[in-house]
Amino acid sequence: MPVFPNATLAFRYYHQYTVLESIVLHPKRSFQNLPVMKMRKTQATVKLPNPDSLTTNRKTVMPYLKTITTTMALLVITATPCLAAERPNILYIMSDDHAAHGISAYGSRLAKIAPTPNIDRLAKEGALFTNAFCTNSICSPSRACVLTGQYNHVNGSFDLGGRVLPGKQMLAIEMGKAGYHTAMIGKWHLKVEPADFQYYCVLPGQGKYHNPEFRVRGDKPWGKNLIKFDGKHSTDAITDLTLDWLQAGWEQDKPFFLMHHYKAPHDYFDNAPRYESYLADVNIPEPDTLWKRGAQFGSIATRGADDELIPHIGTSIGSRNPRRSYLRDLPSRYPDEFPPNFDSANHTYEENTRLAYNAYLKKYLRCVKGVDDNLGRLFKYLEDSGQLDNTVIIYTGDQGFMLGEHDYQDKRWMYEESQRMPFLVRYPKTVKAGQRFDTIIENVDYGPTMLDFASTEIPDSVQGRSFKSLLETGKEADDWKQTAYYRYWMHMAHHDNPAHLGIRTKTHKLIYYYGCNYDGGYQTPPGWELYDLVADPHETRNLYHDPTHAELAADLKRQLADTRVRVGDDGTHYPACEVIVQQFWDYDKTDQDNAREISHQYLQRRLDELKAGKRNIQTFRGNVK
Ligand SMILES: [Ca+2]
Repeated sequence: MPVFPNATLAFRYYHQYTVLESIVLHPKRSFQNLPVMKMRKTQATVKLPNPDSLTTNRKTVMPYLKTITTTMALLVITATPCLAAERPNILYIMSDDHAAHGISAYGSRLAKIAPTPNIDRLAKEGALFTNAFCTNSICSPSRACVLTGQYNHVNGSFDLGGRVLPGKQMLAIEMGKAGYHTAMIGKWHLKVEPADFQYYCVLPGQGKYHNPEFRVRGDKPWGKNLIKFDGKHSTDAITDLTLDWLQAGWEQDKPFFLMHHYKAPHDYFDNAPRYESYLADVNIPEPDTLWKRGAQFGSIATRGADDELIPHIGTSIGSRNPRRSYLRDLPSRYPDEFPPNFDSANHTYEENTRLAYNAYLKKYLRCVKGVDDNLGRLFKYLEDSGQLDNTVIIYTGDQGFMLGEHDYQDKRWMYEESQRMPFLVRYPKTVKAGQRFDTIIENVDYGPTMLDFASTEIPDSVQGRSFKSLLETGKEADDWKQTAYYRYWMHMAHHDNPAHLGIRTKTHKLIYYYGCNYDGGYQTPPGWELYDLVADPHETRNLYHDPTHAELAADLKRQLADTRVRVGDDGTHYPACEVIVQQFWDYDKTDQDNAREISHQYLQRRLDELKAGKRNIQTFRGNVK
């Protein structure tokens, strides 16, 4: 494919080519639509493909194609929206690592200093969910859950290697079958081609914040057809792509299903230059748990025996974790956020932590600001084009994120800030404004809900359930689930989080750190944690070993076992891992003694790794004990 000066041209090139080809190859179907189509002048002159580059099959129709090409090369086809009036468009917006407490509608400590008015508008004019949860707080697995409506042990995307093969991209397939024009724009992160979408333009892997490249469909194999935006930030570029598709790509005789996915605010956070001064003079409010690790927080799984693993479990903001911390990583990346010639050796623990925390939050919130401003642009376009009220708009992030709570960074944890996803819906035709729901929904429920809005059937492969009736009636179904399931598999990878599973009810959370990888190896001490989220919303007191809560713990443990049955996580996927899950399930005196021993062994192992300079350790596969 030729190199285009900008993606607009590239997009129109592809779009027009596709339209023309479709008319030639399917003349009856396409010309049937022509009477309802309006023509307008394109904003750009484009070159059509060199006929020699086309396949033999296409060559047979080239004379015909060339003839109409001459008259139509300067035209973009738009159609009278007839079907669109019957069924809504569906715009699914997902940012990367945008935690609910980074959105002012959720009313966190950040709401005043870093408001997100455009995202908040969805809550004001629609519904906000306070108990929306991911089932595995990490990028690719969460995306796979949304796309398939299945938990990760069913869709096979257990970790960052996760992918959903063409032919299995359920949402795209079903929306296409239902007559929607389907498009996927922005961060994809599922490795293989998003081939089941009719149009796609996606970042390779994580993509770049500045001068991003995108993969599109083309003559070359998947991944080789690239368009590039020089001088643009990815959030701006992704919005431009979507606006361009809405203007010139969307076949308006069908409703659209568009997945619009930002890379921001994933780490390491690089905002557009225009936000560099945003929050520059502000001290970002800190969570109490950044400073106070109360004796009751966590368990032997996260603290080690007699607290010996506190430095080594969970990457830190300040210097707590010697392997990886923001204090270690951020001064060289963002020197402007630190004093001139900064050397952490010249500062106290408290000063260092505060500097790293502020650098972290400012860069993160600048990326969030870019997302919110761009959504303002997108919503305005929908409003001006008459599509805003005709479109179900969803906003979410692919999981939550720890913004310094418990001195943790990143996601992966089952703690509130990481497990919770923001989830907002606006569709004024049937969803009343200003609703706030505490119903437990999981990312596997999003797909079936969208299919329900599209008035199409939900396939049997889907494990999640539509909550459209809740949105429209305000009433939670009597037989709606009361537990969210959670499982993080990528044991101790990248951010030193032990593998764990658990359940979240509306009032409590039970976490079981079984502490081993897929093969039962690289063990960390198993332990259990139980939090009362009504009395202790910031999860500072683990009640698991408190005798007055023994009955509650036993009841939640039964519910956890039942929930595993409900979702089909029966341990057969990784049997050696399940042996350890079962071994420490009761957590009797012997198990607790064993956990102490494992803690000592793990400490030695980690100290040896650090001494040997091993900073990126393969932890989540292999059966070395
Ligand atoms: Ca993510």
